[in-house]
Amino acid sequence: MFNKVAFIGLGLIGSSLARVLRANHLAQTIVASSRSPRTLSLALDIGLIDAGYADAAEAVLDADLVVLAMPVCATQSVLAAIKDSLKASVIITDVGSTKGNVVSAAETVFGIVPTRFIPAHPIAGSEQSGVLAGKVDLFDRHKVIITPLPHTDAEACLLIQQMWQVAGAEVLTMTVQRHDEVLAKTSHLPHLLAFSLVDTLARESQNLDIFRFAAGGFRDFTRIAGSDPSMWHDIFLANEQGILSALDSFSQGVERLKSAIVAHDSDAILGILTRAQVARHHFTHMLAGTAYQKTMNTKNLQFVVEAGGTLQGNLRVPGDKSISHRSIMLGSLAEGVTEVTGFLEGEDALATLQAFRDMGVVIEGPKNGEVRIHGVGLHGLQAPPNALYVGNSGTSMRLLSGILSAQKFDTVMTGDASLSKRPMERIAKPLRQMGAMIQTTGEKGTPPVSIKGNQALKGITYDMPVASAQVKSGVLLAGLWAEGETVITEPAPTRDHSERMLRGFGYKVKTEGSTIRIQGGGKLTATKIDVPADISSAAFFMVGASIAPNADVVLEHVGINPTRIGVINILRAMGGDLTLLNEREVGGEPVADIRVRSAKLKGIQINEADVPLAIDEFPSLFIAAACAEGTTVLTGAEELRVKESDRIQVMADGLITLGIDAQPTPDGMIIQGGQLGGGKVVSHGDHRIAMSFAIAALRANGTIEIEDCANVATSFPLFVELARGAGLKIKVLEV
Ligand code: SPQ
Repeated sequence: MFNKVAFIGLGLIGSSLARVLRANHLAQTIVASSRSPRTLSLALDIGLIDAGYADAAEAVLDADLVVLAMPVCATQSVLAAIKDSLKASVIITDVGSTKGNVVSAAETVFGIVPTRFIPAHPIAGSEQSGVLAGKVDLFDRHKVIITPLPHTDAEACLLIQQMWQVAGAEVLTMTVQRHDEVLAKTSHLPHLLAFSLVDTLARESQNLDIFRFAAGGFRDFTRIAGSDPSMWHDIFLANEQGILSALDSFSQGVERLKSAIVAHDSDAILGILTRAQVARHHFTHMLAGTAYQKTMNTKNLQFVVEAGGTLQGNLRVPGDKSISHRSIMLGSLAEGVTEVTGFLEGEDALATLQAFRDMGVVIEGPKNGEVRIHGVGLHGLQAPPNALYVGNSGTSMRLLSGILSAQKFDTVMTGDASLSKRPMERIAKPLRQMGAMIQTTGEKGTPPVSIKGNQALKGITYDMPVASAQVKSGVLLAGLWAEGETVITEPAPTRDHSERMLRGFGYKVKTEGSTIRIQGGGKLTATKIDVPADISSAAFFMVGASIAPNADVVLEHVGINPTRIGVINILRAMGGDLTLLNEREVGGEPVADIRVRSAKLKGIQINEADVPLAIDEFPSLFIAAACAEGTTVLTGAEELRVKESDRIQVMADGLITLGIDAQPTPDGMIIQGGQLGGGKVVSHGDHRIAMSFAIAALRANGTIEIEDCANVATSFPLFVELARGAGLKIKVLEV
């Protein structure tokens, strides 16, 4: 790449980059200049450089790359010293943590910044310093920010990018100003606080005790105060503006917390702490553009499931996703504190939870399924600081559309790649009729969804063209703020959790046949919610136990709301052996333990009336059909094509790969029961497809590998552990 590279300064960063050049043979000759003769002699001893110079001007003679790796405040004097010794075609780059002052130093020395001057900043380092602390892998999987100017030479810029890529870094470009703003907040301010806290405590007369009893928190928080003082002295001065403005907003934050403590304002204190805790736990996830989940699994996952095995035992699957979403929404809009147990800690419900935190609601937890929501009332939501990101969750986006249409502030909602393809006009249209200003994107009316605040809504009478609980719920929720009555008629019964829960919060909702009525202008009163286990998650085990030999499972505390029991009806019609035990009602929702044993299934024509009642269970029911004797025919289920994936096509493709005769039709599928083989199938990031093919292995005669399974965490975070415990031979690979 280069004939001769000259380093000015050979500390941690400079010497690490020199090691990269050496190890990858990127330079024929590497030289350095340093104010420290010892640094040069150590570098020569370990073979890192071919020659060392006290005088920087001597070092840069004939160099085709000069790397400025000394403290940033020395940039101007170094450039002035080497200016006349540089060859015309030289590329100059630097590694400083501030960019504005480096660029203005170059401008002062050269008149205009040379076109082959490439300001760069590797975001790597440690509190160690010096030539011996350098490591060849210091930049591996770290970010390097390059801040080219409008007139920067593209070829030189590319070469510097390539050099950093060889070092294993991810290279990003930014403007000089943006770099300094961002780094002030993410790096310079934390260092300043760490130095300042340690110094403040060290000055106190009791400091010996303070340091003797310094526990983990103090140590963690102040680790970076062990960094090189002269380097940080320079950075603080070099990025004065950025740091002062970051410090101002930090001081305001500290002041808010201080006032809350002085006023014993528990809600305000908890609000700050819970928001910070979540942001801290989830920032890696937020960066990866996925929703919020404890394990922060941003890697792609593959399930490898060995053929055979059975399912046995008592199992409790996680909380109902639909009810979990609604508990956060209504709890936030209620007056008082709502306590939720059995909450689903999956990414979808957590995305809803985060959206309300972003709108100023204090939410404690979730911790072991327990959540406490400090409701703000129907008029207490605040404008979120950014677009609301709801990940993979259609329910969040469609129900929130109704709520946000009635707020005083503007909002934008975005989602992941799968959600960004799903239709949003179905909810936008009726909301517009109510007076909402809501906009979807592109010809197909997909996310992002933008909503203008301050619109007066009025009740409408709406005949839903599709049977959708999400559309019904979105319109009903908007109806809370609408003038007059909102009347919705559904073409077929869909899940009625919103209606039941609204009543649980003391709000009057009338249901007469297929028509639901709600009057605007009331209020919600906080309550307790016990979320039953999700029948949609239990369905995998219902099908698994039906198709596996010698299976016998009891699925505990499962919600058996009549609008959700299509899977039970269909499996029973196929000959499934399912018994409902201990039927009871919990918080307005019917619940039972469900015993499922192996059965000889037969193919059927699925009753269309069961379709909306089993809409999310068809991926697993298709597996049941593949294991049944004879033909199963599904019609009237075109909605499956607009879920997290096209569930008709994706399931048909997978079944065909596994040797089953599956024929997709526009609104369903025709499946001939047969012998499932092994093979590799793709879930297209759809949680329900991934779990369905996993349980298929119970009756397959070869291993099934399933690609793209990370999204199982959206609805069923511990699926693998629970299924393995029950007898499924499942392994997870990170790919
Ligand atoms: O939230 P999301 O992504 O739309 O989730 C799904 C699922 O499979 O988990 C659908 F893909 O469930 C929907 C369900 O299909 C959840 C839901 C609800 O909570 O109101 C209603 C159904 O959707 P729809 O479009 O029929 O209203």
